[in-house]
Amino acid sequence: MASIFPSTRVRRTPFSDGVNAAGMTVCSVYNRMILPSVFASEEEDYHHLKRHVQVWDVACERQVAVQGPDARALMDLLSPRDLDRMADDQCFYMPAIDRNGGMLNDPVLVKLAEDHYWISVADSDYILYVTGVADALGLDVRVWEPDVSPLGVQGPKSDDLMARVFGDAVRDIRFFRYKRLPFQGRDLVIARSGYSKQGGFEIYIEGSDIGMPLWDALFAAGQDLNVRAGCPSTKERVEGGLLSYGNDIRQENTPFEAGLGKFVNSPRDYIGKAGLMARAEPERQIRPVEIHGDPIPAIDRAWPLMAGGRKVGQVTSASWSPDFKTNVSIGMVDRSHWAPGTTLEIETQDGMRRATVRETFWT
Ligand code: THG
Repeated sequence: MASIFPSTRVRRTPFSDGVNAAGMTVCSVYNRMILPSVFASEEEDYHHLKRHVQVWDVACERQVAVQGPDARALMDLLSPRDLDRMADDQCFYMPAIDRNGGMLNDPVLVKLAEDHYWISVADSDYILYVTGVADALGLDVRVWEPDVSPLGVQGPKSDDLMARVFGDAVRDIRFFRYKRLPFQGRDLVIARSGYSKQGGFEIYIEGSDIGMPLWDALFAAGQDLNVRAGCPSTKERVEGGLLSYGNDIRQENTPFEAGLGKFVNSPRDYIGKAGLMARAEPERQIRPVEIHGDPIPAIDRAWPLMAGGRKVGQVTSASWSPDFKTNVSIGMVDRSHWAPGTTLEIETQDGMRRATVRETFWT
């Protein structure tokens, strides 16, 4: 495949110098920003993530900042998740929906203050929707993209590495909570979260200028912990069932289809509530799907799931799992065929395979 044509439209990140020095091999574009891959081999990288600690340039998880007297009112209109249950130091995985209950994004919401939030968005232009709602209603709120870039620190040795740079206070941060801790005179939001199931943190770098100093500090502190530059691992995140917007879910899907029904609990009249409730009994839903046989090719299009010559779903993320020694995948499967144990045919670009719907992901 060709490489990315240099342009200012596809944005660099505050960590691009570090990533390039570490040897970026391939990359994707996410929120009009480079999402670099830094592995020598996907399989080797996967084992390293599960044993050691990695630093990830996930600056492309851009923030939509919402601040002002009406910030909470705006968030209440946007969130199917009950924000009364959100502590002042908490992050919420939040299905973002349109008027029909269709998913526009699946961000992590960070509550900085009652009147100040970051919506840490997946790959869609959710800022336009948030701005539209605020403007249409004339709310007293500012909506913008701040100079804030998440840096992931993921893997079982994350606590040890982070404690060396930020002190032992990081060890007390609970899952999806954050603390503000100083680095070079700047307070940074550090949350225990991240796009892997191996444990770890996300540091929200506020001010691109300290991106590389922090990058360098983490690598200097972690030599003997075998720290490495890394990136989200498809193998690991599919095993763990972490969804990817644009791949596994899109605007045609509801949070119920996405398996995110437990995050639909706001008592308020948020935008799309009626449309969403009318679709509360999904006709299809996200399922773990095992694909039998040898390692599959890289998935570059949705793979139809077939039963008796009829399409009953599709797989949108899939990879060989070295630990489970099978092909793991995320499918959207029709109700008629979503029961665990159901055997299906799957149409990869390299031919047909046998597949089985599973009860749980591979964790
Ligand atoms: N971190 C931050 N922003 C992000 C992502 C992230 N924005 C884009 C993208 N990732 C959003 N998608 C997800 C998907 C899954 C999770 C987080 C963001 C996730 N889910 C956990 C799970 O499903 O097990 C926990 C959910 C919960 O209990 O609240 O972590 O990774 N900053």
